[in-house]
Amino acid sequence: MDQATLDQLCINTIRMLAVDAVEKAKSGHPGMPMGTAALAYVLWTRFLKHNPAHPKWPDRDRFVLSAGHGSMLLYSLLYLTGYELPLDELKQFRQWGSRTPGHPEYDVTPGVETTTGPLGQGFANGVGMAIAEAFLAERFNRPGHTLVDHYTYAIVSDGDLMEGVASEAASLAGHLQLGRLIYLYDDNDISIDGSTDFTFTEQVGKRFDAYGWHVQEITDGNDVAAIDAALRAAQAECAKPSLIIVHTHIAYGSPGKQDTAEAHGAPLGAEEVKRTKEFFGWPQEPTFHLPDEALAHFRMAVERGKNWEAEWQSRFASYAAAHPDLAAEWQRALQRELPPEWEARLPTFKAEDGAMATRVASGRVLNALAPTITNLIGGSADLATSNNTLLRGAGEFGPQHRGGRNLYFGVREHGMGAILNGLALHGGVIPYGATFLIFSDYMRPAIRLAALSEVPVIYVFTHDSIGLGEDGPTHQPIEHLAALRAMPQLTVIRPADANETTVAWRVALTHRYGPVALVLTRQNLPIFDRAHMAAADGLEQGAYVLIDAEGATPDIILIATGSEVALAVEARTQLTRQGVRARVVSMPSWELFEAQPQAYREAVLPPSVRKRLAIEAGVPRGWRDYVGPEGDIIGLTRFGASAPGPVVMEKLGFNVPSVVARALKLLGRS
Ligand SMILES: Cc1ncc(C[n+]2csc(CCOP(=O)(O)OP(=O)(O)O)c2C)c(N)n1
Repeated sequence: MDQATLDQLCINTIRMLAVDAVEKAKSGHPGMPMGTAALAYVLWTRFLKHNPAHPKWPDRDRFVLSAGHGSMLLYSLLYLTGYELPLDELKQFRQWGSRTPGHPEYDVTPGVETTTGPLGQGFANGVGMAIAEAFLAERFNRPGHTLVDHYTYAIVSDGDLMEGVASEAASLAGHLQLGRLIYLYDDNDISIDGSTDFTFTEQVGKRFDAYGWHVQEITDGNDVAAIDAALRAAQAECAKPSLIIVHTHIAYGSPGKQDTAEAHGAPLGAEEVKRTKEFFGWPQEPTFHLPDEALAHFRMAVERGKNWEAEWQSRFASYAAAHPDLAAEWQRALQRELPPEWEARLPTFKAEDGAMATRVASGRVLNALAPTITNLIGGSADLATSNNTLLRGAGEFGPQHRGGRNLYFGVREHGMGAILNGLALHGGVIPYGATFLIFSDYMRPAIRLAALSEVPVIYVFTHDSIGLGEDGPTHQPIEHLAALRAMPQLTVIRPADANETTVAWRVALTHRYGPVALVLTRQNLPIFDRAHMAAADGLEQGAYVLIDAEGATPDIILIATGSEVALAVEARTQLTRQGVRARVVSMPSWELFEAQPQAYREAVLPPSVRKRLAIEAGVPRGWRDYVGPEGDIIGLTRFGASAPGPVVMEKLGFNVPSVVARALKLLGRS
């Protein structure tokens, strides 16, 4: 069989696996894999450096299917190139318990590098992966010893490029000159509602050119030689990310559905499958037909991958001999382990130091740890000095300085969220990103994917309440704590003082699965005198008795988070004077508390103490679970206001007399 015939057979094998799997599932998207099979084939068999037997080999190229609705394209490629994904899994496409879910999910299918489906996210994930590659290459490669040397590829669609998150990430990628980022754009002029003539007529190439990308165009998406040449040219361009615009036909080869939106999101249908198989000269039966020559050709990836990795392993061995310390650091970074001495550097704060905002304490913790935890990298969406996230002396990551650890995301929260996911998914780095808590909304889709994928990203959300003051209601979070807590697998921590902030960072850095959001104040808070109160380590349990009622069982429990804990402590002092036995529980994290044994939870919140008052400058939603039917909640059911922070707090009920009055009312003593 000559090469051109073999190429065609392989490309059609990808197409037909997708067609048959979608048909069997009675659901899915056949059009995208049919249109992009040729570009995927060229990329996966001639360029992509990967080892199907070891999908997590660290120096593999990364591949992102940003157009996640075309998941059968990726599953076909993984199966055909010999990943641990048997054909039976393709026959179980989209079924309960299969490893072939509707959209690619990280950690469900071997070889899937990131969860995609929400359009635009994968595009931005790839940018994070390319940043990680550049950073690690600078950190670890030494003359004559190259440890990190790979590309990040993606297939992106019209929908991806319409999404704002992709624009944010593309703009940053161009600025950062990420030359090892190579994206193939499946330009088929079709989206779900029909032709992109209705919605998307801009000159994408010119836009990316303006972003500083290297742009190429291929008029025929089935032209193997042209795709090959464009990928080569993209690799040769080291100073710019590459976009290869490939004109394709959705559902290529389906006589009735090609170039129509009908090929999107629904099986072709039995009759159309028949006609498509006729078009390609494919046998009607059996379904999931696999030509031996095609399978054998794809499976050469197994041997190639084995050799690539073996060669890399021997390079690593000589690297380890020449640079044992760096090799140990590398191993640790990849395992996401922390250096042995790191905890000793965590600062503690004294009450005498005076009041301190938790954002300031956070900055101190970060800077205390940064010299030791050398793979801790991150930054802010243009608020670094407000978020206190700058790592002093650690340099800025930029086109000329790949070793810089301060990432400047610009005013691009959504892009930042998705890039952080890419950094974490790449591995080897511990990424954090920061903005005001209010703008967590701007990055929520990316936070959700971090949570769903259980990737360890750390968010630093400052200016966490109406207490931020003069910036007013546009900047004052109200529903944000509740909204973040509503998300499964996200750990939210709102520390009450500087020492709780230290412990919060300790939790965040050791939390390996799923993101952690640190919620911090703009305004100063007293540092509790731990000689007379419980240790801040209690934060690890999510809630703890900060200061108990004097004498016997408490009459009432005051439960608070963050800045409101100090209020609860003061209210307790006043209540004590009035003969009320009040316990103060600091509850920085619901999620950490829920993970404790029942006995612990009941020790902190004894069921017998039914008078409980929660105090938090946010919507009360959810607090009922902790205060119970006889409890009360001091929260906010309105937006804030523009005035100095203490005034807004005072006016909206966050003051000692109000708390005391509500407590007494609850006890029937008003
Ligand atoms: C953020 C987001 N919005 C909407 C969707 C639903 N959706 C799935 S695919 C798609 C558009 C498909 O068009 P295109 O990206 O060009 O893919 P093609 O039809 O060419 O495969 C849409 C709107 C989504 N997956 N993600």
